[in-house]
Amino acid sequence: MPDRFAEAAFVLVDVQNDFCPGGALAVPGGDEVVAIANALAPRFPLSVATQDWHPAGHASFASSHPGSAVYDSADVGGIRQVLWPDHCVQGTKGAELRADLDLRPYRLVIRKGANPGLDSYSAFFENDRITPTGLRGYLQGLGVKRVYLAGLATDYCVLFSSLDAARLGFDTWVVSDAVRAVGVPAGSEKAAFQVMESAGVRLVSSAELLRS
Ligand code: VGL
Ligand code: ZN
Repeated sequence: MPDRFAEAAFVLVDVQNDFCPGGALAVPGGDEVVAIANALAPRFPLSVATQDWHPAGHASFASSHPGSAVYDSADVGGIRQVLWPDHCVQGTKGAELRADLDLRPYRLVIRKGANPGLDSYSAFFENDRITPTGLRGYLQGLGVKRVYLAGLATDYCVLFSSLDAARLGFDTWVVSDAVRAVGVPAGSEKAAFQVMESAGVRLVSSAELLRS
């Protein structure tokens, strides 16, 4: 097996208080990815993290759509999507990366979702799939050819990040035990793994990665 870490980057998605148990949009077991990320990130020549970073009143919040409930779907910037509880509001405790996440290996933190009228699931593009976050240029500028994704949530931000990474031509892997799903709507986790697979995204366990 050639060196998995050569020309590779570790991309950790949205490991923030609001996506962990007790948070505003808690992902079951979300906190369990922290220890795995802490073990993996220092093994890579480059690690980056993303941070969901919404202004108050963001268009993805159910509270911004009178008459709508959390987990309803609605039109946000012309895109059909799920409406969320208020989460990851800029400057709040909920928006902070988890305190037990060892940030030392990370050279870049990309904040996304700051446009009040447009959501941004992917680490690479906002939900219009056109507006870039800058991560592509950063990674390609540093010669990255392969990305390993982990974090939250499998069925939203990890999914969209992995699809974009593959579409952009990165050799794209998801660390199977270092992701957790929102699970809304029912079946979304399984569906996410199927969509990843059909897009050429591959899975690897952290144990296998750490062995290489
Ligand atoms: C996410 C829903 C809303 C995620 C972010 O990080 O997967 N999900 N905002
Ligand atoms: Zn969000």
